[in-house]
Amino acid sequence: MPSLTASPAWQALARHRRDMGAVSTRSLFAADPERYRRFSLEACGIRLDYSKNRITAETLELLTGLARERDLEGLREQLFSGSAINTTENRAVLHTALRQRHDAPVTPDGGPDVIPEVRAVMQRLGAFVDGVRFGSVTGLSGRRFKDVVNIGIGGSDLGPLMVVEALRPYQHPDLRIRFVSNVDGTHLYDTLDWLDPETTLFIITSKTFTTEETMTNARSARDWFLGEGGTEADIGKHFIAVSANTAEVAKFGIGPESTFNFWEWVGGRFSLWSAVGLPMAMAIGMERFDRLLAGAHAMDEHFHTAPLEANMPALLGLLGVWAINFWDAPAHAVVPYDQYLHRLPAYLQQLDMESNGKSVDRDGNRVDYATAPVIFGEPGTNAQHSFFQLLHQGTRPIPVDFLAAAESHNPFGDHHRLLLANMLAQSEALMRGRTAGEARAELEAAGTPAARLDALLPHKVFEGNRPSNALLYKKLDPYTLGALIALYEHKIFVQGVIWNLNSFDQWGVELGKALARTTGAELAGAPAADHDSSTAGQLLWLRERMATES
Ligand code: G6Q
Repeated sequence: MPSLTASPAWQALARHRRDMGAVSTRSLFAADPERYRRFSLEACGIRLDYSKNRITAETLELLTGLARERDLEGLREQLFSGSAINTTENRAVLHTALRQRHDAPVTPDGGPDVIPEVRAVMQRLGAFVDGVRFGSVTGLSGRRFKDVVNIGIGGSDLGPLMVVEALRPYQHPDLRIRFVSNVDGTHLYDTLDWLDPETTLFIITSKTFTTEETMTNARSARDWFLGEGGTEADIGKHFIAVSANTAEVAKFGIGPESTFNFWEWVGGRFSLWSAVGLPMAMAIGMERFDRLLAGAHAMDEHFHTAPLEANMPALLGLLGVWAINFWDAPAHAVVPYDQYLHRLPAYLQQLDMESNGKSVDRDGNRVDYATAPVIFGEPGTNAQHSFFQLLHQGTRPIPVDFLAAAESHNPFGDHHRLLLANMLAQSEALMRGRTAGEARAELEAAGTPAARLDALLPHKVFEGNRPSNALLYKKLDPYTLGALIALYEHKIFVQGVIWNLNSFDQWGVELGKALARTTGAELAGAPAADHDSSTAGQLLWLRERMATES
């Protein structure tokens, strides 16, 4: 296969990009009243409108041509069939098996079928969740649990936290779900402050059960529990483990009866569908957890079977490639006009940037093209009063995903109409822009004096052509959320295939972790190693003051 940028499909796209430089999206809408119909589709309860991207039918043909040239369809097959496509860790990548509804066997890298084991863990998990939610499983004094605290970080935190927030309308009324992730003691301290040890259940979620932050928080939580009247014999009742490393779990003092397993073939950032979803299940109950899995499975089926031209994750991925590699978009904004999705941008930061934030391809070669964008976002309309200035008038195009529900969980006065009106207006403004002629006419109509008008005019012009996607759904329920998350997972997979990346490892997080062992010892008083003067200077400055305080 020729290198990506030298390939015929890439070269054709580069030529097409030059032609498109002269074509505004606004003129494309004017020329084709059918544009929305042509460039939108619906799957699994989600309506995707991508017509505000700077594309024509030819663009899509070239993009899907590129995808075929890079064998997206073949790699998609390998993903679903359990090939070890995470080559640097020699692992299959099977989060899709966790939500599979049918019984077709899934055999990671030709091994035994994993589906029976997945179902067995879920059944045990379901019984435990029901027990806590309905009050038959209790703490040391027989009182019902009131607080569930998940201790985990990264993939063992961001997904469950985002889902619990997103599905708050479905939450158990008497069970509060809290999350502690940061090794900053403030996070744990602030959480413990609210808790009664007799009615608190800790879930220690860690695939490896060796992650420094999680184990530090878990040990401190255990110390707090023992300090507040709990005994060693009560630990098993108040501390649950979710992990792929049962040996380390046992060392911590949690027995197999209080442990829920998952497997090496589940990547951390793709793990919310496994027992890692325990805090979610506690919040919304097993039936709704199951609906979340069903929504994700429906999106899996769509991604697996739909032709690329009508395949939502494939289209989103390819449109991202078009923006990043051919229009130099450095970032991608995620703006949910849905307050319950307020942690979605944070969740997608990890999912996207940890998966595709890489500069070496699957074969170990340095790439000569841009890869993952910087992902950022905030709920609308807040975002409009923050970074939208740059989206409208900054120097580089930054694609936006707008997300919105037709129906609010909280129909409160006129709020929802205003919310949706803003979402529609922002995507229209980004696409249309405002020409100098239009800006002049508006200023004249407002009676602006000529000298002031000339000075203001350049500031009032909006170039337009800013691409956006709309992801619309009826209501944010578990099924829709499951489909939405799976949509983004597969979008990222698609981009990883085009860029020839291994989207499933994360070696980039290792170096800092290793160096922290040295700096940690030095802060504790060990002689300073051979650092650059900046690191050495900061270390000394901090160490002197830390010492003064103690
Ligand atoms: C995700 C990453 C990473 C991981 C955390 C927590 O894909 O691997 O974010 O989830 O480092 O790891 P543990 O679950 O092993 O504690």
